Amino acid sequence: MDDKKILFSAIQPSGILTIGNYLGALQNFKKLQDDYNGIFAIADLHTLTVRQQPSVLRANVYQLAALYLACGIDVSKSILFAQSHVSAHAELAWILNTICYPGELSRMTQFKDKSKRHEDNINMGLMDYPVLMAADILLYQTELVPVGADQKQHLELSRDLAIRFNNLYGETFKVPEGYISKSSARIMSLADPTRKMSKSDANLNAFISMDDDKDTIIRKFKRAVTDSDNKIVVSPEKPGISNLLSIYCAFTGLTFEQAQEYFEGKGYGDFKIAVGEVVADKIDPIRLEKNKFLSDKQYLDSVLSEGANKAERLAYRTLNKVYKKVGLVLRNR
Ligand code: ATP
Ligand code: LTN
Repeated sequence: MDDKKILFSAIQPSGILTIGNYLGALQNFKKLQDDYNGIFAIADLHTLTVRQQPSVLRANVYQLAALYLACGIDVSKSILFAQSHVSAHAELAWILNTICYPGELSRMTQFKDKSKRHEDNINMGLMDYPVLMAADILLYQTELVPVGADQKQHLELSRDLAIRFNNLYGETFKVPEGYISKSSARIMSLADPTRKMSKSDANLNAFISMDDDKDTIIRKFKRAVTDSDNKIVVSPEKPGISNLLSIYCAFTGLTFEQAQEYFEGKGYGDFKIAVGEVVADKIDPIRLEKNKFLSDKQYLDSVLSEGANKAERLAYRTLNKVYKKVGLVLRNR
């Protein structure tokens, strides 16, 4: 690692990713990895906060590793690893738990949201989720964290915990900044444009998965909920059309003004097909590339193992510092 700043981000292997994850997270990772020392994790421990089928989770870990690579994460520049392979994450989370208060966690939007959706399994991990995320970030002396807008509150807690620890025990952690790209920070559901597009939505028509083929993508866009007039403009009264325009602009690089001008006088039908086409053109090659990586599990295992070795060295540097500061006796190796 050279002296560039550290960038850290992670994604949960909780299902096949959507174009929301791609635009809000993955796409930015590739762009940023030249200017930063990128560290990218598969947040498998986080995923356990919602009930998983073990065989499906295991498959999803490989799916996500392959997708990271297919989206252009270059392991000669960046570190790619699974969170559970570096036990320092769970260890630092324990220490941070001792300076975090239940009130800070119970008021988190995602906790409240997921508690409603998983009423039968409101577990301690679900509430503690942001503390583990803070540990992920702070272990690497991270300066930049690219995420979608939904993670802003969690990131704020990571900053608070870093500052609190530094005040209590002396300068230990860098205080991270978020990187939330405006145009694609929050892609909304195709079935209900007032809700975030989410890979765990029970309605398969609500999201475009990175595994969908062209026909499926166009069919889902054709069904996307819009309003009754026929104007293709961005407006708070037109959340459905605004969302489709955001997606179109994010995939083409056009501004809203340019896209609105382009679609002036056209109907919703043509517009929806055009959105579907630009999305399919972009994600089709990624899906094919991902499938190539997936067919070589041995290669994926070796990438993750090398990544964990590199991550572990950095992580234990910080963890040892933390253990010393709080008064633990370091093991003599
Ligand atoms: P789940 O449905 O399992 O809660 P999710 O689809 O919300 O998951 P995460 O794994 O929590 O996805 O998020 C991975 C990354 O993708 C995060 O940086 C998150 O902010 C971003 N992200 C998720 N959904 C969207 C979205 N609809 N628009 C933009 N970014 C998103
Ligand atoms: N909570 C994030 C995933 C995540 C993460 C992180 C993101 C876990 N650890 C550290 C950035 C930095 C999510 O669900 N989107």
